[in-house]
Amino acid sequence: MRKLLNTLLFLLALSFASPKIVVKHPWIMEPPPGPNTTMMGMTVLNEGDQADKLIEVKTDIAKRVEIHKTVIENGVAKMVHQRYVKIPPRSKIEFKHHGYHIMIIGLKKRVKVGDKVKVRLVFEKSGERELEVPVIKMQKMHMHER
Ligand SMILES: [Cu+2]
Repeated sequence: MRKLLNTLLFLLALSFASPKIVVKHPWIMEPPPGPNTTMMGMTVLNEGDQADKLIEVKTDIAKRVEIHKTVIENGVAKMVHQRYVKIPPRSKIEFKHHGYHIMIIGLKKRVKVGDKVKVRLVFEKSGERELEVPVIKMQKMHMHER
């Protein structure tokens, strides 16, 4: 009986350890005329005590969404497709032009400043998060084309 109780307490303690994901300031860049691709950024916080992973990003406005990381190789910036992004406990990961970012590829319709786009983030442990992401003005940046 005592052993059973200890096991139960142990399982209870385990179930309290969990990630707590908070998504802040998401944005989608207004695409420049021409390319059918744009970029999304945001800040993802994990206020919990267990790691989580961003494993997928979905939206109906494009054919495909990829998670990228910009890396410098021999002095040249290039984007590398990521299968997931780990969000460690008590951490903050920035998705922005450099480093991690979300690539929205093959836009089915043009989005412009002021539009709100429904985007769903899929986390391994925390499940799906639906966002209403504002489209913002293109800032001065080099839109790496590949
Ligand atoms: Cu990219």
